[in-house]
Amino acid sequence: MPQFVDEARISIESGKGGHGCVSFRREKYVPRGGPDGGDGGKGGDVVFVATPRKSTLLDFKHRPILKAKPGEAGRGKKQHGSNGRSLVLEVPLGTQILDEESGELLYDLTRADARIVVAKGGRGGRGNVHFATPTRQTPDFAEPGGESQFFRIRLELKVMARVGLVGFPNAGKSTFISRVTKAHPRIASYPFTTLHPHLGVLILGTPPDEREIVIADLPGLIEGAHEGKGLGIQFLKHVERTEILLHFVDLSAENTHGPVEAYQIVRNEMLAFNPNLAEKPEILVGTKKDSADPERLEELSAFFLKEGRPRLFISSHTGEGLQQLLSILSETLPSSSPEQSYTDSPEAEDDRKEAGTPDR
Ligand SMILES: Nc1nc2c(ncn2[C@@H]2O[C@H](COP(=O)(O)OP(=O)(O)OP(=O)(O)O)[C@@H](O)[C@H]2O)c(=O)[nH]1
Ligand SMILES: [Mg+2]
Repeated sequence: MPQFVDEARISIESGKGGHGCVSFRREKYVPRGGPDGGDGGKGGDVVFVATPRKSTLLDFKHRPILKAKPGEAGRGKKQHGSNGRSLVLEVPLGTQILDEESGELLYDLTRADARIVVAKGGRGGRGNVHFATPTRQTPDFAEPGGESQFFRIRLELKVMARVGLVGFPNAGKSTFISRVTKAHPRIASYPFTTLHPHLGVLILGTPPDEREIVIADLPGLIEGAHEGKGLGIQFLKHVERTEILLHFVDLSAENTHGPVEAYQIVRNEMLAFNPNLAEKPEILVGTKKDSADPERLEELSAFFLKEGRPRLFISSHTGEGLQQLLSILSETLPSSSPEQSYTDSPEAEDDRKEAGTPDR
């Protein structure tokens, strides 16, 4: 299985512009003709493109410095130097680009095929052909190429899923995903089977009103995760964008914790990561109904009643309760995703158009 990398620190540098050329026409019997020094080429940009074909930032792990090509210098006979090739870097949807030093969010690539010029190539310098005037017919200077831009940035992936699936290890999260989507996450009877988020696509509703909803299966959380226990809580950044949390608690007898205690432990760990997660709508579900311990079933029933939540018990083995869960999910999720945030500056809009035809 390919390694999942959701953070990378890199340096990027655009290409310098090529220098303008100082040159004079050489013709027979004309010792010094008019200026004919051509312009330098534009330096290449460093462009980021979001693509659904990528799911990790692995590509960047071993490539700390990435550079676009410089523009070529202009030449005599008014020849333009060629433009430096832009460096186009593909990143998964949901990648954020942050300033390494300040941590400021610069861009958030949430739309497929969004293109952002992060480091702009230097301008090509103008050749001396541009600088002749009636009083200065032999300009012996040209413009230097524009400087490159250099940035240290951090890439951070926060997956694009509308639903996030959380709970203790072994609660049956991945089994559910494998049952209701086409994803095939690893399933096993030991904790921490899932080591990083997996995305699956749920089909909610019935034709012709079906809709596809991306759900993220997350690693399990245990008490003390915020202190680094188990797999820690860093992966919870992947639920920050979700609109709703599905919280699974195991009803079978094998667990050390009862369902309500397990629920509260996981909840506390989430709040330790980001208190805003408390605001997210949440659906609590008891799992493994087929092998439920009657006391635990009773305990969770009472909790549902007390909190005024729907009584939701599922078994991914027998299929019980799955349809009911999917309909509740469907009712809770607004039918269209709110416009995804896209933190571009106005210049970036222009840049994106420009980057649509990268210089070759
Ligand atoms: N009896 C029964 N067992 C289940 C059910 N769902 C899952 N299991 C079993 O529970 C164990 C854990 O299932 P997983 O789906 O891997 O659990 P998980 O929550 O993804 O676990 P982590 O990835 O470790 O966090 C496996 O042995 C599953 O076969 C169910 O509905 N009934
Ligand atoms: Mg799992």
